[in-house]
Amino acid sequence: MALKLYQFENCPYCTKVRGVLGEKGLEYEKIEVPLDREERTELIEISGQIMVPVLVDGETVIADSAKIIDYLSEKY
Ligand SMILES: N[C@@H](CCC(=O)N[C@@H](CS)C(=O)NCC(=O)O)C(=O)O
Repeated sequence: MALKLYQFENCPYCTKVRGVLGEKGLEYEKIEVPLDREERTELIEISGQIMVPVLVDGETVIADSAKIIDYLSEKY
């Protein structure tokens, strides 16, 4: 699966991104990020920051829901 979404299930920004992924019928893997910031090693390694949502599409890594939605709108 190419698309991965690092997220919190209850984050409104993540919900917004999941909505767009759903509308577009895109398959993606959801990765629930630990609530403990010190445990977010994978997220930090990938994106260089601690916030969600983060979308990974192959080599492309995007943080921030608005940027992710712009990206999805342009690419898919
Ligand atoms: N401007 C960002 C805001 C994202 C945001 O505030 N995410 C929160 C969760 S809803 C977060 O990651 N907070 C860091 C934390 O809880 O440690 C976006 O639109 O994606």
